[in-house]
Amino acid sequence: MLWTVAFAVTLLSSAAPLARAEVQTYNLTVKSEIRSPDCLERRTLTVNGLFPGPTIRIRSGDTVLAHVTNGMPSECPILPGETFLYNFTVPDQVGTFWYHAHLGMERAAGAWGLFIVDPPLGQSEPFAYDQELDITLADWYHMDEIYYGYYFLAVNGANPPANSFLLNGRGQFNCTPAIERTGGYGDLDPYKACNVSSADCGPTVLKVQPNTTYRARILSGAAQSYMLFSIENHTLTIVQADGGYTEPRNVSVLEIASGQSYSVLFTTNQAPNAYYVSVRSKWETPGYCMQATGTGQCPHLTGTLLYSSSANAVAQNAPPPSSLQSQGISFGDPSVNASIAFQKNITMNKDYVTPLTWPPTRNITILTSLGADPDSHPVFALNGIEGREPVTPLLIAEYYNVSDGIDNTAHDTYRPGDETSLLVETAQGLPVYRINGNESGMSCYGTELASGAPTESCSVLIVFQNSMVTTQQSNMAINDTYLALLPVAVPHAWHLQGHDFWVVGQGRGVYDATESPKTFNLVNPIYRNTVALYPRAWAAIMFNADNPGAWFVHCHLDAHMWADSLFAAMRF
Ligand SMILES: [Cu+2]
Repeated sequence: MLWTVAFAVTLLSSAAPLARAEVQTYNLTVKSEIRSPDCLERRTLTVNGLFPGPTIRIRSGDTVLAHVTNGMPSECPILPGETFLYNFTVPDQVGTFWYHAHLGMERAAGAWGLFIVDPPLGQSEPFAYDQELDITLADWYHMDEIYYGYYFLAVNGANPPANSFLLNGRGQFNCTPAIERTGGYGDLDPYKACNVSSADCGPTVLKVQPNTTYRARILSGAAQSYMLFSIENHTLTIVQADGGYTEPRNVSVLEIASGQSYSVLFTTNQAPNAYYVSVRSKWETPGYCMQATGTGQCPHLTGTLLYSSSANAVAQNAPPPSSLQSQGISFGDPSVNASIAFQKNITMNKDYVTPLTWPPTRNITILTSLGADPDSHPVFALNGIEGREPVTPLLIAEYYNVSDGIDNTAHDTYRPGDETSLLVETAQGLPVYRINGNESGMSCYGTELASGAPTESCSVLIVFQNSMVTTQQSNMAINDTYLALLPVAVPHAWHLQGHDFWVVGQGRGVYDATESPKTFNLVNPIYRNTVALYPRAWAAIMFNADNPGAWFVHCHLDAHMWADSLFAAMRF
């Protein structure tokens, strides 16, 4: 089950190509190879021999023919040695996205790459720059991703700590034999060769020209970590979030959740020298990091931004400046509120604002919680329904009306303002929301079922409420007192397939269906595809249900997705 490949692209797609669009053909072969991305050998999933995989770059309107070949000893969906053709058109999106394996924990081992969509010929972007730098961030685990999953199940829903961080697939773990022994996982750590001379690993150096404005496209493929990125003495100006152009925002440290991307501008206007590039996780527990690094230090990548005219170079393993040290694991108000403020400061560029429909026609509140499967292993649950991957793909189960399809029995939910009857589940227990169901009274599309074409789209509000409540506790009243009793919750990164969405609000504590919407930004909210959800906090998104199909809404953290933190929004 785990050795399988199913690719997803974080894009909207349509069957209708635009005029003057081109067809772009890519051949991608996924293999399992021994590499040393941080100097310690381990099995790595490469695409065309590369980790991360080759960048796919098209123009908006193009059609992509991606022939993906499974070069691993694998099972379905793509059989070993077989090729699957992904054929889709990108109708109107522009931005920095990614393609990635979507099965099991595969993404933690590789099998992903950048997917860049440029504007159509003749269209420009709302900012200027001289050069482009493409940057991917990742956390890296010496534990094989299969064992990573077992670890997650065995340690009550806890992720194993990251061993190191990678920039463009490259990092530097201090894998001297002594460190290797204390930092390893014993039998769970199958490859231990310390290969410091490998060309795969070593200091990360970004070479730049002086007095030049760079557009850095920064994407996080992290399996778990909520990343912070900064360049010493250089202000980063955010101009794009996923596919949404933003009002320019200056930051010294970029916060980026798994699956998100940003374009930032920076100008090399400092003295010609070498400057720290810092990649770290915002929240780490030093004691927890001991297991991963063999020292009290949490993993931290310190790369170098090197001016071409500089004679200096910063040694990558030099201790980072104190301003770049880990903040420890503080999910207290100052730390979380700072992140919420960071997100709320990102608004849509005024020339690209698209109007949303308020009030929404559908209201959904999702309480993310932790439950247990029949073997008492921890799994994520949504509104008390513990997730299970469907045995039969949902659309096939629907079409043939097979027994493991969707049970239309409505469930109670636990929050005021919900439309209880939207929530149903599959026979195996996958929570499913029918946004435009075909049961009576549930269609948003009016005559859609008769004509086959939507005549009206639904405006949907989803509020994610973060808590680690267990299913057994979930019939308790949800209030601040209750949240304060919970074990430490973790950040999430929620993604909706097939749609971009407006991030209309985020807040600390418990969402209030009456008061919280008064804080919403309904004027110029950012329009993107992944939203960070912080501990003991909520996030509200809105989208137009105008792309009929079965779409996963899932957390982008690998272990959370693998442990079934997902549901599907169905509409036909
Ligand atoms: Cu999550």
